Amino acid sequence: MDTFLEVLLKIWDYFATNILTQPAYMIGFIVLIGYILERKPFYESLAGFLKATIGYMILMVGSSGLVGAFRPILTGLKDRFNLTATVIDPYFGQNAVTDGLEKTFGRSFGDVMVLLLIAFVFNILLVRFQKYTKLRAVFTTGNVQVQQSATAFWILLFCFPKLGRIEVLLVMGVILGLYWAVGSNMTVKVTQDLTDGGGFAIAHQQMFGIALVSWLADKMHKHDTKSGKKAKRLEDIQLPGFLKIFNENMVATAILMLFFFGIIMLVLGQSYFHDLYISSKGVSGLAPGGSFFFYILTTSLSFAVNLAILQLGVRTFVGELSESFTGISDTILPGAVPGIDVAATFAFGEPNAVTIGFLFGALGQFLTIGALILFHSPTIIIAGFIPLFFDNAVFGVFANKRAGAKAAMILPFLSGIIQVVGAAFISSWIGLSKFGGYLGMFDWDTVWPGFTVIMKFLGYAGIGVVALILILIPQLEYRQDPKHYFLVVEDYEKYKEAKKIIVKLLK
Ligand code: ASC
Repeated sequence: MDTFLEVLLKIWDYFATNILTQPAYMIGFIVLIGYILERKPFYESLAGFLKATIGYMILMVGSSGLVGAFRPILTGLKDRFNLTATVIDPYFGQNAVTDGLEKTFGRSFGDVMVLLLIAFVFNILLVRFQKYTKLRAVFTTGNVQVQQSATAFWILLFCFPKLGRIEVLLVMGVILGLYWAVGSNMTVKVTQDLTDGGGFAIAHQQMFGIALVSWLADKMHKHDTKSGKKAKRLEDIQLPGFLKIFNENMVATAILMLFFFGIIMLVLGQSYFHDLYISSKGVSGLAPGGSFFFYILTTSLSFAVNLAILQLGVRTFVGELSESFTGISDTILPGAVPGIDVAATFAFGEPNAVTIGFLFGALGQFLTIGALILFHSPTIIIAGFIPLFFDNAVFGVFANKRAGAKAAMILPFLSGIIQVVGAAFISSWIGLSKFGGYLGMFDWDTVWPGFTVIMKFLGYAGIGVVALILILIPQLEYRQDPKHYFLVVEDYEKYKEAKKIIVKLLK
Protein backbone atom coordinates (compact mmCIF):
# COMPACT_ATOMS: atom_id res chain seq x y z
CA MET A 1 0.00 0.00 0.00
CA ASP A 2 2.72 2.38 1.05
CA THR A 3 4.77 1.82 -2.06
CA PHE A 4 1.68 2.22 -4.25
CA LEU A 5 1.04 5.61 -2.67
CA GLU A 6 4.67 6.51 -3.05
CA VAL A 7 4.60 5.72 -6.75
CA LEU A 8 1.43 7.77 -7.19
CA LEU A 9 3.01 10.69 -5.38
CA LYS A 10 6.14 10.40 -7.54
CA ILE A 11 4.02 10.53 -10.68
CA TRP A 12 2.11 13.49 -9.34
CA ASP A 13 5.33 15.25 -8.37
CA TYR A 14 6.65 14.77 -11.90
CA PHE A 15 3.43 16.13 -13.38
CA ALA A 16 3.31 19.08 -10.99
CA THR A 17 6.96 20.06 -11.47
CA ASN A 18 7.04 19.75 -15.23
CA ILE A 19 3.53 20.60 -16.34
CA LEU A 20 1.19 22.05 -13.74
CA THR A 21 3.62 24.72 -12.59
CA GLN A 22 4.82 25.40 -16.14
CA PRO A 23 1.79 27.08 -17.67
CA ALA A 24 3.13 26.87 -21.23
CA TYR A 25 2.99 23.07 -21.10
CA MET A 26 -0.17 23.13 -19.05
CA ILE A 27 -1.96 25.12 -21.74
CA GLY A 28 -0.32 23.00 -24.45
CA PHE A 29 -1.60 19.78 -22.90
CA ILE A 30 -5.07 21.22 -22.35
CA VAL A 31 -5.16 22.02 -26.07
CA LEU A 32 -3.89 18.54 -26.93
CA ILE A 33 -6.50 16.84 -24.77
CA GLY A 34 -9.22 19.14 -26.10
CA TYR A 35 -8.44 18.28 -29.70
CA ILE A 36 -8.17 14.57 -28.94
CA LEU A 37 -11.60 14.71 -27.29
CA GLU A 38 -12.89 16.45 -30.38
CA ARG A 39 -11.54 13.46 -32.31
CA LYS A 40 -9.25 15.56 -34.46
CA PRO A 41 -6.51 13.67 -36.29
CA PHE A 42 -3.46 13.21 -34.11
CA TYR A 43 -1.21 15.35 -36.30
CA GLU A 44 -3.63 18.28 -35.95
CA SER A 45 -3.82 17.82 -32.20
CA LEU A 46 -0.03 17.77 -32.05
CA ALA A 47 0.17 20.92 -34.15
CA GLY A 48 -2.29 22.60 -31.77
CA PHE A 49 -0.20 21.50 -28.78
CA LEU A 50 2.94 22.99 -30.32
CA LYS A 51 1.32 26.25 -31.35
CA ALA A 52 -0.27 26.79 -27.95
CA THR A 53 2.92 25.94 -26.06
CA ILE A 54 5.07 28.14 -28.28
CA GLY A 55 2.54 30.98 -28.05
CA TYR A 56 2.58 30.81 -24.29
CA MET A 57 6.38 30.68 -24.27
CA ILE A 58 6.43 33.83 -26.40
CA LEU A 59 4.09 35.49 -23.92
CA MET A 60 6.52 34.59 -21.16
CA VAL A 61 9.47 36.03 -23.09
CA GLY A 62 7.60 39.34 -23.21
CA SER A 63 6.49 39.23 -19.63
CA SER A 64 9.86 38.20 -18.18
CA GLY A 65 11.56 40.72 -20.48
CA LEU A 66 9.50 43.43 -18.84
CA VAL A 67 10.14 42.16 -15.35
CA GLY A 68 13.87 41.67 -15.96
CA ALA A 69 14.35 45.15 -17.37
CA PHE A 70 12.31 47.16 -14.91
CA ARG A 71 12.45 45.30 -11.61
CA PRO A 72 16.08 46.33 -10.84
CA ILE A 73 15.22 49.95 -11.57
CA LEU A 74 12.41 50.07 -9.04
CA THR A 75 14.16 48.03 -6.36
CA GLY A 76 17.24 50.17 -6.93
CA LEU A 77 15.45 53.00 -5.15
CA LYS A 78 15.71 50.99 -1.95
CA ASP A 79 19.53 50.84 -2.07
CA ARG A 80 19.91 54.35 -3.40
CA PHE A 81 18.11 55.82 -0.39
CA ASN A 82 19.30 53.22 2.11
CA LEU A 83 15.79 52.24 3.03
CA THR A 84 14.92 49.23 5.10
CA ALA A 85 11.91 48.37 3.09
CA THR A 86 9.64 45.57 1.98
CA VAL A 87 9.51 45.04 -1.76
CA ILE A 88 6.09 44.08 -3.09
CA ASP A 89 6.78 41.50 -5.76
CA PRO A 90 5.54 37.88 -5.95
CA TYR A 91 9.06 36.43 -6.24
CA PHE A 92 10.40 38.54 -3.37
CA GLY A 93 7.34 37.44 -1.42
CA GLN A 94 8.05 33.80 -2.09
CA ASN A 95 11.69 34.21 -1.02
CA ALA A 96 10.63 35.99 2.13
CA VAL A 97 8.33 33.11 3.07
CA THR A 98 11.01 30.50 2.41
CA ASP A 99 13.55 32.50 4.35
CA GLY A 100 11.30 33.26 7.31
CA LEU A 101 9.42 29.98 7.81
CA GLU A 102 12.19 28.20 9.66
CA LYS A 103 13.09 31.23 11.76
CA THR A 104 9.53 32.21 12.66
CA PHE A 105 7.53 29.00 12.84
CA GLY A 106 10.29 26.38 12.85
CA ARG A 107 8.77 24.81 9.75
CA SER A 108 9.57 24.35 6.11
CA PHE A 109 7.12 24.10 3.28
CA GLY A 110 7.96 20.93 1.46
CA ASP A 111 4.35 20.10 0.74
CA VAL A 112 3.70 22.71 -1.94
CA MET A 113 3.17 20.14 -4.68
CA VAL A 114 0.81 18.04 -2.59
CA LEU A 115 -1.12 21.14 -1.74
CA LEU A 116 -1.35 22.05 -5.41
CA LEU A 117 -2.73 18.59 -6.11
CA ILE A 118 -5.45 18.93 -3.48
CA ALA A 119 -6.43 22.44 -4.50
CA PHE A 120 -6.31 21.72 -8.24
CA VAL A 121 -8.44 18.58 -7.97
CA PHE A 122 -10.83 20.43 -5.69
CA ASN A 123 -11.09 23.26 -8.25
CA ILE A 124 -11.97 20.76 -10.99
CA LEU A 125 -14.55 19.04 -8.78
CA LEU A 126 -16.14 22.38 -7.96
CA VAL A 127 -16.54 23.06 -11.66
CA ARG A 128 -17.70 19.52 -12.37
CA PHE A 129 -20.51 19.99 -9.87
CA GLN A 130 -21.36 23.31 -11.38
CA LYS A 131 -25.06 22.68 -11.06
CA TYR A 132 -24.67 23.27 -7.33
CA THR A 133 -21.53 25.37 -7.06
CA LYS A 134 -22.16 27.70 -10.05
CA LEU A 135 -18.44 27.72 -10.74
CA ARG A 136 -17.22 27.85 -14.34
CA ALA A 137 -13.43 28.33 -14.41
CA VAL A 138 -10.38 26.14 -13.84
CA PHE A 139 -7.23 27.88 -12.65
CA THR A 140 -4.27 26.87 -14.82
CA THR A 141 -1.60 29.48 -14.03
CA GLY A 142 0.75 27.30 -12.02
CA ASN A 143 3.60 29.73 -11.54
CA VAL A 144 1.41 32.04 -9.49
CA GLN A 145 -0.24 29.15 -7.67
CA VAL A 146 3.12 28.31 -6.12
CA GLN A 147 3.60 31.89 -4.89
CA GLN A 148 0.09 32.02 -3.51
CA SER A 149 0.47 28.69 -1.74
CA ALA A 150 3.59 29.92 0.00
CA THR A 151 1.96 33.13 1.22
CA ALA A 152 -1.29 31.40 2.20
CA PHE A 153 0.74 28.83 4.16
CA TRP A 154 2.38 31.65 6.11
CA ILE A 155 -0.98 33.34 6.76
CA LEU A 156 -2.48 30.10 8.02
CA LEU A 157 0.43 29.44 10.38
CA PHE A 158 0.16 33.01 11.60
CA CYS A 159 -3.50 32.44 12.45
CA PHE A 160 -3.14 28.87 13.74
CA PRO A 161 0.48 28.20 14.76
CA LYS A 162 -0.36 24.82 16.21
CA LEU A 163 -1.98 23.34 13.13
CA GLY A 164 -0.47 19.98 12.12
CA ARG A 165 0.84 19.10 8.69
CA ILE A 166 -2.24 17.26 7.45
CA GLU A 167 -4.68 19.83 8.82
CA VAL A 168 -2.75 22.65 7.16
CA LEU A 169 -2.88 20.84 3.85
CA LEU A 170 -6.57 20.18 4.06
CA VAL A 171 -7.59 23.65 5.19
CA MET A 172 -5.41 25.28 2.58
CA GLY A 173 -6.48 22.88 -0.13
CA VAL A 174 -10.07 23.87 0.52
CA ILE A 175 -9.55 27.62 0.96
CA LEU A 176 -7.07 28.04 -1.89
CA GLY A 177 -9.03 25.73 -4.20
CA LEU A 178 -12.12 27.82 -3.49
CA TYR A 179 -10.24 31.10 -3.97
CA TRP A 180 -8.94 29.93 -7.36
CA ALA A 181 -12.30 28.68 -8.56
CA VAL A 182 -14.37 31.56 -7.17
CA GLY A 183 -11.90 34.28 -8.15
CA SER A 184 -11.47 33.19 -11.75
CA ASN A 185 -15.21 32.59 -12.01
CA MET A 186 -15.74 36.25 -11.10
CA THR A 187 -13.79 37.31 -14.17
CA VAL A 188 -15.70 35.13 -16.65
CA LYS A 189 -18.32 37.58 -17.88
CA VAL A 190 -16.16 40.69 -18.03
CA THR A 191 -13.37 38.83 -19.80
CA GLN A 192 -15.83 37.46 -22.36
CA ASP A 193 -17.00 41.08 -22.87
CA LEU A 194 -13.44 42.29 -23.30
CA THR A 195 -12.35 39.55 -25.69
CA ASP A 196 -15.68 39.24 -27.50
CA GLY A 197 -16.06 35.63 -26.47
CA GLY A 198 -12.40 34.63 -26.27
CA GLY A 199 -13.44 31.62 -24.19
CA PHE A 200 -11.19 32.13 -21.20
CA ALA A 201 -11.19 33.68 -17.75
CA ILE A 202 -8.39 35.20 -15.68
CA ALA A 203 -6.46 33.02 -13.26
CA HIS A 204 -4.03 35.31 -11.51
CA GLN A 205 -3.57 37.52 -8.47
CA GLN A 206 -6.11 40.33 -8.96
CA MET A 207 -9.28 38.44 -9.85
CA PHE A 208 -11.39 40.08 -7.16
CA GLY A 209 -9.75 43.32 -8.24
CA ILE A 210 -10.91 42.85 -11.83
CA ALA A 211 -14.45 42.15 -10.67
CA LEU A 212 -14.39 45.21 -8.40
CA VAL A 213 -12.89 47.50 -11.03
CA SER A 214 -15.43 46.32 -13.61
CA TRP A 215 -18.29 46.87 -11.17
CA LEU A 216 -17.06 50.37 -10.31
CA ALA A 217 -16.50 51.15 -13.99
CA ASP A 218 -20.09 50.13 -14.75
CA LYS A 219 -21.28 52.42 -11.96
CA MET A 220 -19.24 55.28 -13.41
CA HIS A 221 -20.63 54.57 -16.85
CA LYS A 222 -24.19 54.58 -15.54
CA HIS A 223 -23.57 57.84 -13.76
CA ASP A 224 -22.12 59.40 -16.92
CA THR A 225 -25.05 58.26 -19.02
CA LYS A 226 -27.56 59.54 -16.48
CA SER A 227 -26.01 62.96 -16.39
CA GLY A 228 -26.02 63.07 -20.16
CA LYS A 229 -22.25 62.77 -20.55
CA LYS A 230 -20.79 60.55 -23.21
CA ALA A 231 -17.66 59.02 -21.78
CA LYS A 232 -14.89 58.50 -24.30
CA ARG A 233 -12.62 55.52 -24.50
CA LEU A 234 -8.91 56.17 -24.89
CA GLU A 235 -9.03 54.98 -28.49
CA ASP A 236 -11.74 57.51 -29.35
CA ILE A 237 -9.91 60.55 -28.09
CA GLN A 238 -8.50 62.51 -30.98
CA LEU A 239 -5.57 64.49 -29.71
CA PRO A 240 -4.88 67.81 -31.44
CA GLY A 241 -1.69 68.99 -33.16
CA PHE A 242 1.58 67.29 -32.32
CA LEU A 243 -0.14 65.27 -29.58
CA LYS A 244 -1.54 63.14 -32.40
CA ILE A 245 1.56 61.02 -32.18
CA PHE A 246 0.23 59.65 -28.87
CA ASN A 247 -2.56 57.89 -30.74
CA GLU A 248 0.04 55.42 -31.96
CA ASN A 249 0.45 52.98 -29.13
CA MET A 250 4.16 52.23 -29.56
CA VAL A 251 5.04 55.90 -29.79
CA ALA A 252 2.92 56.75 -26.75
CA THR A 253 4.44 53.92 -24.71
CA ALA A 254 7.97 54.88 -25.75
CA ILE A 255 7.60 58.56 -24.86
CA LEU A 256 5.78 57.98 -21.58
CA MET A 257 8.20 55.28 -20.42
CA LEU A 258 11.22 57.32 -21.44
CA PHE A 259 9.92 60.07 -19.26
CA PHE A 260 8.92 57.83 -16.35
CA PHE A 261 11.89 55.47 -16.20
CA GLY A 262 14.25 58.18 -17.47
CA ILE A 263 13.65 60.22 -14.35
CA ILE A 264 14.03 57.24 -12.02
CA MET A 265 17.21 56.12 -13.79
CA LEU A 266 18.69 59.60 -13.55
CA VAL A 267 17.89 59.65 -9.84
CA LEU A 268 19.60 56.29 -9.40
CA GLY A 269 22.62 57.58 -11.29
CA GLN A 270 25.03 56.06 -13.77
CA SER A 271 27.17 54.32 -11.18
CA TYR A 272 24.22 52.27 -9.92
CA PHE A 273 23.92 50.70 -13.38
CA HIS A 274 27.66 50.11 -13.62
CA ASP A 275 27.49 48.26 -10.29
CA LEU A 276 24.47 46.32 -11.50
CA TYR A 277 26.50 45.25 -14.54
CA ILE A 278 29.18 43.83 -12.30
CA SER A 279 26.84 42.18 -9.78
CA SER A 280 24.67 40.61 -12.49
CA LYS A 281 27.78 39.46 -14.38
CA GLY A 282 26.79 41.43 -17.46
CA VAL A 283 23.21 40.17 -17.65
CA SER A 284 21.82 43.65 -17.04
CA GLY A 285 23.21 47.05 -16.21
CA LEU A 286 25.52 49.40 -18.09
CA ALA A 287 28.83 48.07 -19.41
CA PRO A 288 31.91 50.16 -18.63
CA GLY A 289 32.35 52.79 -21.31
CA GLY A 290 28.71 52.55 -22.49
CA SER A 291 26.64 55.67 -23.01
CA PHE A 292 24.22 56.33 -20.16
CA PHE A 293 21.89 58.27 -22.44
CA PHE A 294 21.53 55.41 -24.91
CA TYR A 295 21.24 52.93 -22.08
CA ILE A 296 18.24 54.85 -20.73
CA LEU A 297 16.78 55.08 -24.22
CA THR A 298 17.21 51.37 -24.94
CA THR A 299 15.77 50.34 -21.60
CA SER A 300 12.72 52.58 -21.97
CA LEU A 301 12.04 51.50 -25.53
CA SER A 302 12.27 47.87 -24.48
CA PHE A 303 8.96 48.38 -22.73
CA ALA A 304 7.15 48.74 -26.06
CA VAL A 305 9.24 45.91 -27.53
CA ASN A 306 8.30 43.44 -24.81
CA LEU A 307 4.68 44.46 -24.87
CA ALA A 308 4.57 43.71 -28.59
CA ILE A 309 6.18 40.30 -28.01
CA LEU A 310 3.69 39.53 -25.27
CA GLN A 311 0.75 40.37 -27.52
CA LEU A 312 2.12 38.21 -30.31
CA GLY A 313 2.36 35.30 -27.89
CA VAL A 314 -1.24 35.72 -26.75
CA ARG A 315 -2.51 35.88 -30.32
CA THR A 316 -0.61 32.69 -31.08
CA PHE A 317 -2.19 30.54 -28.38
CA VAL A 318 -5.59 32.04 -27.65
CA GLY A 319 -7.23 30.85 -30.86
CA GLU A 320 -6.01 27.30 -30.30
CA LEU A 321 -7.10 27.34 -26.69
CA SER A 322 -10.66 28.48 -27.32
CA GLU A 323 -11.11 26.16 -30.27
CA SER A 324 -9.78 23.10 -28.49
CA PHE A 325 -11.43 23.75 -25.15
CA THR A 326 -14.85 22.94 -26.56
CA GLY A 327 -13.53 19.37 -26.65
CA ILE A 328 -13.27 19.53 -22.88
CA SER A 329 -16.39 21.58 -22.22
CA ASP A 330 -18.49 19.30 -24.44
CA THR A 331 -17.41 16.19 -22.57
CA ILE A 332 -15.71 16.06 -19.20
CA LEU A 333 -16.26 19.60 -17.91
CA PRO A 334 -19.47 21.06 -19.31
CA GLY A 335 -19.83 24.82 -19.09
CA ALA A 336 -16.20 25.37 -18.15
CA VAL A 337 -13.54 27.82 -19.34
CA PRO A 338 -9.82 27.78 -18.59
CA GLY A 339 -8.48 30.53 -16.35
CA ILE A 340 -5.20 31.86 -17.75
CA ASP A 341 -2.50 34.48 -17.12
CA VAL A 342 -3.72 38.05 -16.82
CA ALA A 343 -1.21 39.14 -19.47
CA ALA A 344 -3.52 37.57 -22.06
CA THR A 345 -5.84 40.58 -21.71
CA PHE A 346 -3.16 42.93 -23.01
CA ALA A 347 -3.72 41.66 -26.53
CA PHE A 348 -7.34 42.78 -26.33
CA GLY A 349 -8.90 46.17 -25.84
CA GLU A 350 -6.93 49.36 -26.23
CA PRO A 351 -3.15 48.99 -25.96
CA ASN A 352 -2.80 52.54 -24.63
CA ALA A 353 -4.99 51.52 -21.69
CA VAL A 354 -2.16 49.21 -20.59
CA THR A 355 0.27 52.12 -20.42
CA ILE A 356 -2.22 54.52 -18.83
CA GLY A 357 -3.26 51.99 -16.19
CA PHE A 358 0.36 51.30 -15.31
CA LEU A 359 1.30 54.97 -15.02
CA PHE A 360 -1.71 55.98 -12.91
CA GLY A 361 -1.16 52.98 -10.67
CA ALA A 362 2.45 54.11 -10.27
CA LEU A 363 1.30 57.61 -9.37
CA GLY A 364 -0.99 56.18 -6.68
CA GLN A 365 1.73 53.91 -5.32
CA PHE A 366 4.47 56.55 -5.27
CA LEU A 367 2.29 59.14 -3.52
CA THR A 368 1.31 56.59 -0.90
CA ILE A 369 4.90 55.44 -0.40
CA GLY A 370 5.80 59.12 0.09
CA ALA A 371 3.11 59.34 2.74
CA LEU A 372 4.45 56.23 4.51
CA ILE A 373 7.91 57.79 4.65
CA LEU A 374 6.53 61.17 5.76
CA PHE A 375 4.50 59.67 8.59
CA HIS A 376 7.35 57.40 9.70
CA SER A 377 5.47 54.19 9.05
CA PRO A 378 7.26 51.23 10.66
CA THR A 379 7.09 49.44 7.32
CA ILE A 380 8.16 51.18 4.14
CA ILE A 381 7.02 49.61 0.89
CA ILE A 382 9.05 49.61 -2.30
CA ALA A 383 6.99 49.40 -5.47
CA GLY A 384 7.67 46.16 -7.31
CA PHE A 385 7.24 46.04 -11.05
CA ILE A 386 4.87 43.05 -11.16
CA PRO A 387 2.06 44.46 -8.98
CA LEU A 388 2.59 47.90 -10.45
CA PHE A 389 2.28 46.68 -14.00
CA PHE A 390 0.20 43.50 -14.18
CA ASP A 391 -2.48 44.65 -11.70
CA ASN A 392 -2.90 48.24 -12.75
CA ALA A 393 -2.49 47.78 -16.49
CA VAL A 394 -5.25 45.19 -16.49
CA PHE A 395 -7.46 47.45 -14.41
CA GLY A 396 -6.83 50.15 -17.01
CA VAL A 397 -7.85 47.80 -19.81
CA PHE A 398 -11.11 46.70 -18.18
CA ALA A 399 -12.00 50.21 -16.95
CA ASN A 400 -11.37 51.72 -20.37
CA LYS A 401 -13.49 49.09 -22.08
CA ARG A 402 -16.43 49.49 -19.71
CA ALA A 403 -16.39 53.19 -18.84
CA GLY A 404 -13.76 55.00 -20.88
CA ALA A 405 -10.60 57.00 -20.37
CA LYS A 406 -11.49 58.68 -17.09
CA ALA A 407 -12.15 55.34 -15.39
CA ALA A 408 -8.90 53.98 -16.85
CA MET A 409 -7.05 56.67 -14.94
CA ILE A 410 -8.98 56.95 -11.68
CA LEU A 411 -9.40 53.25 -10.90
CA PRO A 412 -5.75 52.21 -11.36
CA PHE A 413 -4.73 55.30 -9.36
CA LEU A 414 -6.93 54.20 -6.45
CA SER A 415 -5.60 50.67 -6.83
CA GLY A 416 -2.04 51.97 -6.46
CA ILE A 417 -2.95 53.56 -3.13
CA ILE A 418 -4.76 50.45 -1.91
CA GLN A 419 -1.88 48.17 -2.93
CA VAL A 420 0.65 50.05 -0.81
CA VAL A 421 -1.59 50.57 2.23
CA GLY A 422 -2.84 46.97 2.14
CA ALA A 423 0.63 45.49 1.67
CA ALA A 424 2.15 47.66 4.42
CA PHE A 425 -0.57 46.62 6.85
CA ILE A 426 -0.63 42.89 6.18
CA SER A 427 3.09 42.37 5.73
CA SER A 428 3.92 44.04 9.04
CA TRP A 429 1.05 42.38 10.90
CA ILE A 430 1.88 38.84 9.89
CA GLY A 431 5.61 39.46 10.24
CA LEU A 432 6.67 39.01 6.63
CA SER A 433 7.92 42.56 6.16
CA LYS A 434 10.99 41.70 8.25
CA PHE A 435 12.09 39.31 5.54
CA GLY A 436 12.12 41.95 2.87
CA GLY A 437 9.30 40.95 0.57
CA TYR A 438 5.60 40.46 0.21
CA LEU A 439 3.50 39.04 -2.63
CA GLY A 440 1.80 42.41 -2.96
CA MET A 441 -0.67 41.76 -5.80
CA PHE A 442 -4.10 43.40 -5.48
CA ASP A 443 -6.12 40.49 -4.02
CA TRP A 444 -3.32 39.86 -1.55
CA ASP A 445 -3.47 43.47 -0.37
CA THR A 446 -7.25 43.41 0.08
CA VAL A 447 -9.12 40.10 0.10
CA TRP A 448 -6.46 38.01 1.86
CA PRO A 449 -5.83 40.56 4.62
CA GLY A 450 -9.62 40.39 5.11
CA PHE A 451 -9.48 36.59 5.37
CA THR A 452 -6.56 36.90 7.79
CA VAL A 453 -8.51 39.21 10.09
CA ILE A 454 -11.49 36.83 10.08
CA MET A 455 -9.38 33.74 10.82
CA LYS A 456 -7.16 35.41 13.41
CA PHE A 457 -10.08 36.74 15.43
CA LEU A 458 -12.68 34.01 15.00
CA GLY A 459 -10.25 31.13 15.34
CA TYR A 460 -11.25 27.85 13.71
CA ALA A 461 -14.77 29.14 13.07
CA GLY A 462 -13.11 31.78 10.91
CA ILE A 463 -12.04 29.09 8.45
CA GLY A 464 -15.69 28.16 8.06
CA VAL A 465 -16.69 31.81 7.63
CA VAL A 466 -14.08 32.36 4.90
CA ALA A 467 -15.15 29.20 3.08
CA LEU A 468 -18.79 30.21 3.37
CA ILE A 469 -18.12 33.67 1.95
CA LEU A 470 -16.32 32.10 -1.00
CA ILE A 471 -19.07 29.55 -1.57
CA LEU A 472 -21.77 32.23 -1.51
CA ILE A 473 -20.17 34.59 -4.04
CA PRO A 474 -20.92 32.53 -7.17
CA GLN A 475 -24.44 31.86 -5.88
CA LEU A 476 -25.06 35.60 -5.69
CA GLU A 477 -23.53 36.12 -9.11
CA TYR A 478 -25.76 33.42 -10.54
CA ARG A 479 -28.84 34.97 -9.00
CA GLN A 480 -28.25 38.25 -10.77
CA ASP A 481 -28.79 36.68 -14.17
CA PRO A 482 -29.66 32.97 -13.97
CA LYS A 483 -30.83 32.84 -17.56
CA HIS A 484 -27.58 33.92 -19.13
CA TYR A 485 -25.09 32.87 -16.48
CA PHE A 486 -24.00 29.73 -18.28
CA LEU A 487 -24.84 30.95 -21.75
CA VAL A 488 -22.04 33.52 -21.54
CA VAL A 489 -19.48 30.69 -21.68
CA GLU A 490 -21.45 28.16 -23.68
CA ASP A 491 -22.32 30.37 -26.63
CA TYR A 492 -21.19 33.97 -26.49
CA GLU A 493 -22.84 34.94 -29.78
CA LYS A 494 -26.20 33.72 -28.52
CA TYR A 495 -25.56 35.47 -25.24
CA LYS A 496 -24.99 38.76 -27.03
CA GLU A 497 -28.16 38.27 -29.05
CA ALA A 498 -30.20 37.52 -25.95
CA LYS A 499 -28.75 40.51 -24.13
CA LYS A 500 -29.54 42.82 -27.02
CA ILE A 501 -33.14 41.66 -26.99
CA ILE A 502 -33.35 42.45 -23.30
CA VAL A 503 -31.89 45.90 -23.82
CA LYS A 504 -34.39 46.52 -26.63
CA LEU A 505 -37.29 45.37 -24.47
CA LEU A 506 -36.21 47.73 -21.73
CA LYS A 507 -36.29 50.62 -24.14
C1 ASC B 1 2.92 37.31 -11.60
C2 ASC B 1 4.01 36.45 -11.61
C3 ASC B 1 4.56 36.50 -12.83
C4 ASC B 1 3.83 37.43 -13.65
C5 ASC B 1 3.29 36.79 -14.88
C6 ASC B 1 2.61 37.79 -15.75
O1 ASC B 1 2.19 37.50 -10.65
O2 ASC B 1 4.43 35.73 -10.62
O3 ASC B 1 5.61 35.84 -13.23
O4 ASC B 1 2.79 37.91 -12.82
O5 ASC B 1 2.40 35.77 -14.55
O6 ASC B 1 2.58 37.37 -17.08
